[in-house]
Parts: sequence; C-alpha cells; structure tokens
Amino acid sequence: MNAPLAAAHSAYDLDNLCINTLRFLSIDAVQKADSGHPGLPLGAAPMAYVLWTRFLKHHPANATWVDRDRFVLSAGHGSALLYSLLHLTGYDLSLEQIKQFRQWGSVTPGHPERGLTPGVETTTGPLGQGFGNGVGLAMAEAHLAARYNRTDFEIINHFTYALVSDGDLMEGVAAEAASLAGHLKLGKLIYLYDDNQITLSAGTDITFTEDRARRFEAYGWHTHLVEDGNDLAAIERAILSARDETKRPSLILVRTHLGYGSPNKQDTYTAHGSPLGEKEVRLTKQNLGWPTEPSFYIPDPARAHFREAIAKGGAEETKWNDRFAAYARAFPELAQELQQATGGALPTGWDEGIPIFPVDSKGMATRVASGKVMNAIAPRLHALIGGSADLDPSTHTALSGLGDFEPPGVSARDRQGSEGGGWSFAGRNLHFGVREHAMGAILNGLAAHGGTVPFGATFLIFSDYMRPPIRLAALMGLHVIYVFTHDSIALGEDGSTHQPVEQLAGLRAVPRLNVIRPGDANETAVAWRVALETHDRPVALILTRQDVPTLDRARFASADGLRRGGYVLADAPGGKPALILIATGSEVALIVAARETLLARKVAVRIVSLPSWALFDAQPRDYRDAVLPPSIRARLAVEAGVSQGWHRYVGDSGDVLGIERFGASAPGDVMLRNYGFTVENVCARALALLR
Ligand SMILES: Cc1ncc(C[n+]2csc(CCOP(=O)(O)OP(=O)(O)O)c2C)c(N)n1
Repeated sequence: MNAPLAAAHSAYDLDNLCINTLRFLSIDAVQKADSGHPGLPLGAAPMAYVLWTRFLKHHPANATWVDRDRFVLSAGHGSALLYSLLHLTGYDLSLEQIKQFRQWGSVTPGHPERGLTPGVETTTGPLGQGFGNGVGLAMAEAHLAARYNRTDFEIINHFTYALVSDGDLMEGVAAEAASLAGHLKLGKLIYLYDDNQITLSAGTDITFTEDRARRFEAYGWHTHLVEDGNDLAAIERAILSARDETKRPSLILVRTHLGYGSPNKQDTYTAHGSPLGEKEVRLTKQNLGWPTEPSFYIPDPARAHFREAIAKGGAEETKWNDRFAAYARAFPELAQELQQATGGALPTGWDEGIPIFPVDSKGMATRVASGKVMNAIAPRLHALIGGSADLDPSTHTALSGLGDFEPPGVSARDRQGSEGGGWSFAGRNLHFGVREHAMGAILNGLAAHGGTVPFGATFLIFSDYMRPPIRLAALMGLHVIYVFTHDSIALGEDGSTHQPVEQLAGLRAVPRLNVIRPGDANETAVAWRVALETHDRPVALILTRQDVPTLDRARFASADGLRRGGYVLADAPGGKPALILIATGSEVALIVAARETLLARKVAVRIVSLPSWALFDAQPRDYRDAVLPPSIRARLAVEAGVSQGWHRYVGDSGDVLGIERFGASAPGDVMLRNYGFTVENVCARALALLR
C-alpha cells in the first residue's frame, strides 16, 4: 500500500472505510459512464452498509437460496450502490462489470434488472414499483411459512427489506401497497426510507410535505426515526426494533443528505441524476478523506470485511440445508411439494380435474368456465394463489374453500367475501381491495419470490390501472397470470367507462406478454393449461362477461388448437376456401354462425379461431401459412375492439370488423347489434371482399 493510502486508512475505522468504499465505487462508476445517479449512493451508503453487513441473511455464492432475506432497491436509480454491494459482498459480479456500468452488453444496466445481474431480486426504476414488489415478496414469505413450517421446522423464515426514496413514497402505487401491507400486518417487511428531502428537480418542500411517519402509522405501520443517516448505531437500533415488531410492517425514516460529502452539490438536486464531474468527484474524495487515485479503489480490509458475507451466508445455508433434510425426512410430501413449487415445476396430475365442457348452444361466459377450471386445478396445484381487486363475484376467481389470506388471529366467521377454508396466511385467496396498481406490483413480488404461481383479476378496462407492473412482469419474464374479464362492449349497461375498446391492442403491444382470448369454455380450459405450463413470461387471459356457445368439437377442430395460437376451426368444403373469417373470444361464435349462412349461399368459407397472436406468431411459417394461406386474400377479422394490428393477419386486401370509437350504455346484445356485430353484417362485409 502506498503512503497516502496507508495514511488514508489509518484515519478510518473499518466501518467508515467500508462505507466510503461503497460511496466511491458507486461514484466512480457513474463518473466513468458519464451517466447515472451519484446522490443516493453518497447519502444512503451507511444504511445500506449496516443492513448488508449486520442483518441481511444472504449467500453471495448462491444468489437464489430459497430462504435468503430479500432486498429490493426500490429507488432503482441508485443502482450503482446495489452493484457495489453485490460486487463487494462477493456475488458473481466482477469489478470489470462495475467499470462497465450502463454500457452495451454489461450486466450493470442503468437500473437494476432481475435475471441479468445475480442478486437483483426485482427490476426497479419506475418509482413505487419496488415498494409494491416488496409487499408481494413479504406476502409470499408469510404464505409459504404458514403452509410449510412445522413445529421445530422453520423452513421459511426470512425478512423482506427495501430501500425506498421520496419518489417511491410519492407514487400512488406505494400508498395502495402500504395500505394493504398494514392491513395484513406483514411484520417481516422492513423499509428503509432515504429521507433526503430532495428529488430530481427540486426540494420536497415544494411538493411533498405531509408527515410521512404519521401517514404510515395511519396505515398500520411501525415507524422509527433515525435523525442522522451517518449514525450507524442508530440505524442498527432501528433495524433491530423493526425486526422485533412482528405484527406491523416497519418504515425506518432515515434523515440523509443527497450527495453527501460533495462540497458544491450536497443537498441540491444537481446531485441526484447527473455525474458530479471529475473535479467535484475529486473534491468529494478529498472532503471525505479518500484517496483521489486510483479510481475504483477497494481497500483490502474493506473488501475482506464485505466478503465475510460468503462464509456467513454459507454457514447459514448449510444450517438450513441440514434443517431441510431433517424436514424432508419428517414431512416428505410437504418437502417435495415445496421443492417443486420453488423450482417452478407442476406436480404430477395437476391437470387431472380440468373439466371437458359439453356442447351447449346457450353456453357459458368464459369467465365462468375459467372459474370452474381454476377451482378444478387449485386443489392439486398448491402454488396457485391469487385474487382480484374487489371483483371476485364478477371475475369468478375465488378459490372456493381454500382459505383467505388474512392476518392470523381474527376469525373469518360470518365475514362477507370470505371464500371459506379458514383465515390465515395459509389462505390462497388474496384480497387486494380496490387496488389494481398495487395488485400488479404485488403479483410481481409474489412471482419473483418463487414458490407461488400468482394470479390477479379485474375487469379488462382496469388493466390500464396495472400497465406499469404488467410491463415489468414481461420485462422480468415473471410467471404471473392475469384474469381480465368483461372484455368488450358486450358487458353492456355499465357503459363506455367500463367497456374496453383499445385495451386488447394495448396489451398485445407489450413484448413477451402472452395475451389469450379464448372463444368458448373448452378453449378457456386449454388457455389455463397454457397459462400454467408457461414459465418464462406473464399470461393475460381475456374473458367474456356474457355467455358464449360451447362448440361441438366433433364438428369443429379440437380446442387444443389454442396451443398454437390460431387454428382452423372449420374448413371450406374440400379444403378449398375462397374466404377466411378470423375471430377471437366471443366473436368466434359470430363467425361460426356467419359460416352457416355463407355455406348456405355456397361461399367456400374457412373459419379460424385466433385466440393468441403471441402464440400464433411463434409458430413456424409453414403452420401459419397453412392456417392463413397467402393465396387467400379475402379475409375478414372480427373482434370487438380496435382494429389496430389486425391488418397483419388480414393483409391489404382484407377487412376488419372492429370498433373505432368508445362504447355506450345499453344492454350487451343491443350494443353488439348497433356496433355491427351481427351475422348479417359479418356476411355482408365478407361478401364485399369477394366482389
Ligand atoms: C414512475 C417514475 N416517474 C419518474 C421517474 C424519473 N425519476 C427518477 S428519480 C426521480 C425522483 C428522485 O427523487 P428521490 O426519489 O427522492 O430520489 P433521490 O433524489 O433521493 O435520489 C424521478 C422523478 C421514475 N424513475 N419513475
């Protein structure tokens, strides 16, 4: 070690040395990238240090150990701090990657991304989402603990921590999630709030002046104030008290300084989101007694101290493995079930109860079929948990008799909305309340935790309230299932506010989201199979409010065709169509009826059910061309939604019977008639294509 460095070290205690290592590793990464957020790492390094070295149960050599504590950097713009923590504690993240912060091909992107960087639990950056994810992670822990732990066998027992910022607390999704977390008494949820009173463009005095502690107390949270964000003992006491509080989530308000140590930028918004600049980095290092050279400097004692995490975490995991082995001997079935669930595998026979729906010209709503299918699967697939945003009676997503996920200690008897089967964290019916946005973020946390296959339901129209977490689920490749019902103007009297028109197109535009709109009860059953067999992405099931006929699969092709996204439901005589009608969901019945009329008029028509564009597009060209032969240019797509995107399937010479305006308030059948969804109109539009 050279003389200035040795001098620098002697002035420090080990804690300070480590904290400044975190600070300057982060700041050097931002400076080298000439892009990023230096303010948060400088201010929040002490609390991160205390949490990660004194409390966090994790094993850097096995980032996915089931019983690790979860840590979410909800203020994802502070990613450099997280990468520094991961590198220093010994995750598979090299110093070279820290130097490649925000560069093409690196695993250190601008904001943390799950699946890319070992140790990153959820993708954060859109403020407030991580806050909601944490609630989902804690719910998963509570649920799995309630289901699998046995006396003397604590198999699942970990905390969920997050670092949250002003922006996180300002976003509405945090309010929804906090309200639910307080109601649920999630005692193992602990958030450290980086209370630096500065945001991206201003001080919080011009936007955010409510009493945050009292706000969270009103939600039912335990709060604890740390007046000096550099006071390690106070931070430690606060985390201890939060861990001791078992009946309430905790918010630790830590008063910090954005850009701490920067002589000219501390406590100003200029430290938030732009590199400090070479000169200011130097001044900051000098101010905090840090050697200005070399950059990316990691003193050996600091590295050694952080790296103790590997031995400590390894010992914890070994103890856990022994405990789990003993558990597996005592409770082999539970152990196997837990392993399957956390490994994302479906248990053998999971689908045995799925009904085959008999031919029925009156039929049933696909939401009703979906409810029957879910209730047939759920008893065999314990990982399936979820609920709706206060719409169970409408979405048909209640899992009958499988318990309500509610805080223990209160009797469920006589409570309205209870699904039966007991009231505890072992309950599999999640009641999200009227909180769609938080529902989406919580589903992401549940899925990210592992061990559950979460579903969430609401009306299709309100999927708009969940778009940010849906997008993140797709970005993360999380296995989340959405059940969106009341999927068109045919929902009727509730009127235009409730009638989705552009939502399907909007959802289909999200990369890696599988949108499926099944056409009858049996397609709905296959859609659920696909939804559960899919592991690497979210699936949105789009279901009707109104009844649709259950097709005779002896006359029409098997509903298994849904697996390929689109299939020929019935062909023209001799397999030589002149015209193709394509539909999804409730409009399948309409083209089936139109086919009768057209055949009677000797029109050689093929009908195609196309419930999932995503699945269909993933098929080989041969298959797609066999379903929609390029030579047949007379094609009509029928769907009760905007036509946007359908021209891909009908081509320049085709036509789309869609909806290019908002709905109206009237009975569903009247709506459909007035919007042209009639056999006569389908036939007229189709025949026009042949002229
Ligand atoms: C939903 C969302 N809106 C806006 C932004 C852009 N943005 C990034 S950080 C930030 C505010 C930063 O304030 P704070 O949360 O207090 O972080 P700090 O300044 O303490 O780093 C904003 C508006 C974002 N990331 N997410």
